[in-house]
Amino acid sequence: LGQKGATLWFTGLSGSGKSTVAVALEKELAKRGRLCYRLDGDNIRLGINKNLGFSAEDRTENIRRIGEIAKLFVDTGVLALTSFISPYRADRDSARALHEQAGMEFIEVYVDCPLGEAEKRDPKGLYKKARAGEIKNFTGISDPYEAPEQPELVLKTAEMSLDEEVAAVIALLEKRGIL
Ligand code: GGZ
Repeated sequence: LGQKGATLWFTGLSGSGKSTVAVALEKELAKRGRLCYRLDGDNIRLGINKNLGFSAEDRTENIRRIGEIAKLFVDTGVLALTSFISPYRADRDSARALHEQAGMEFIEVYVDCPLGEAEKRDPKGLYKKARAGEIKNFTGISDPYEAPEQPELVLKTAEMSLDEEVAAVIALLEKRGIL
């Protein structure tokens, strides 16, 4: 009760490590007694957003709804951790504006991983399919990714350990008085 909510908005390519960091961070925050809710493809794209695909319009609507949902969590003092590619700067900026206009914290974390590295990881084989033309409009291959210009934090996941990444986020939350 009485805890300050915030949205931690992870953005980056498919396979960059957004969900991995969010899961590890959630564990660390739980240890510190903070209530978190992770929003990701599994609970959003398979549910409330199951009518949306990957056209520019649908990605924009996906991100718009996620921003609104995250804001509802923040309103209750929860830390909302969102893990979506969110490739368009304007869409991320809209989610930020939604929060900031309501006096809520919005922390954009750029999960920065070179395309070559994400493609090498290819945990779901999607890059391979995208290269073969079996998936159209795949971010980084045949669809744009607009990197953040002024994110609150950059995590270079090809160079940092998971522990270092979590520690960097925790340090920022402490600095901002959220923890
Ligand atoms: C990008 C796609 C695509 C296309 C399916 N482009 O590695 P994943 O599988 O689990 O993460 C990707 C996820 C991206 O959904 P988001 O909701 O994060 O995207 S956005 O923020 O742009 O709306 C990938 C899978 O869905 N996927 N097709 N064409 N990623």
